[in-house]
Amino acid sequence: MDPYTPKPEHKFSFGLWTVGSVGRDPFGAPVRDPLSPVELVYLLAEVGAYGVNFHDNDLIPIDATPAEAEAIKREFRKALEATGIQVPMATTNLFGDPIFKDGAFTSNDPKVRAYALQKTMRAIDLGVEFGAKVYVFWGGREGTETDACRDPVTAIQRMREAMNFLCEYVLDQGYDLKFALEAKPNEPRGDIYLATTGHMLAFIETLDHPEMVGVNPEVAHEHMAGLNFLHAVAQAWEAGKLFHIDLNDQYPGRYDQDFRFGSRDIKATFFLVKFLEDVGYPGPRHFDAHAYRTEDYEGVKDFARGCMRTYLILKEKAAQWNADPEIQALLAEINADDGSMAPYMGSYTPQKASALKAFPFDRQALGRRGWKYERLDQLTVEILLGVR
Ligand code: GCO
Ligand code: MN
Ligand code: MN
Repeated sequence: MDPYTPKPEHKFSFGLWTVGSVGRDPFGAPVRDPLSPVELVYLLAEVGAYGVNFHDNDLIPIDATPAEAEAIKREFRKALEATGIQVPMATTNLFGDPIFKDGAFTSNDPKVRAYALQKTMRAIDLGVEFGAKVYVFWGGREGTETDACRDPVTAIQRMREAMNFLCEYVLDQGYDLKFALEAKPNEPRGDIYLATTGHMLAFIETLDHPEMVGVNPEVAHEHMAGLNFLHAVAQAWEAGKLFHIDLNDQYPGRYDQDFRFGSRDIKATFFLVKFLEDVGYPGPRHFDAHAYRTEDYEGVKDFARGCMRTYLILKEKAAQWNADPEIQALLAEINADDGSMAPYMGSYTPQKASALKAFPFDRQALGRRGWKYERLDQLTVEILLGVR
């Protein structure tokens, strides 16, 4: 059996909007005929995914009648049961309809803000109905082209009010559901509020129920800002806030590319997979990416299979890296600790402080040390290139 075959325990998920993307872009019309949610569930089952996620309107069109909605849900549930595909996460489309052109939770019109809450409560009910345990908030329209329109402090306060309201709603319903906030610096707005995962982590601590709210970092969104994605993920993990993750790839300084996982920066992707595996991240590995616009649906399957296969190959490379004797010897040397500094560091005491202030360091000798990171990185590259 191919060792890179995806299995349910790998928890690979895709949004209906990812494999269902028809390849529309700001300059070009759709290049693929739309598939129904049921067809997309079967496509995901065929390529070996474990889960499917959706925005409310990926499943149920915004103008569907209650009877139409019920029929769609029945068919979708049948497809899930027939394939064993799970729904680990759900979300709301708060960006597509013209009503949201000035934002949803941050709009200057209270009626728009109230509608956004109504739409989200209904979408939460829908997600929970299909078993979602994580609810993602991506505020694609929560931003500006000109700061003349609103005081950014007002925007943050409105976001907080919405999140607090929706947390109370979830508690009131008795739902087993956590929120994951997804940052993006720009696109489709000129600038989006709470632009990075770091902004989100700080914002969460100001909420009434911070324990219910974590983050959904996305590779592309931190790379668009020129940031190190692994560092954002690590900070979220260390804070107990990595509730979900959006995997894809992206060149910095470009439009939001949402490329196949690992298709651009293999080394960054490797260290990301290694991190998720080393710490035992238990959540879904969600690919929020799109096939190239050049592809038909066979190409979409190639894309989806490629995301999962690259993850599993890099997972194997991470195990190889961890077991490599030369790498381990280098790490041991780099991290050597003779214990001589322990009396001066750690939890503060006045005694440690005065002893440390008096300690005679050989600064020149310490500064002459070579850290061997060139060798360590080359070994990493050789593992990735398959010659080690
Ligand atoms: C994007 C975003 C979206 C969100 C999705 C779920 O850049 O378009 O990443 O794909 O992740 O809307 O909230
Ligand atoms: Mn994205
Ligand atoms: Mn995303």
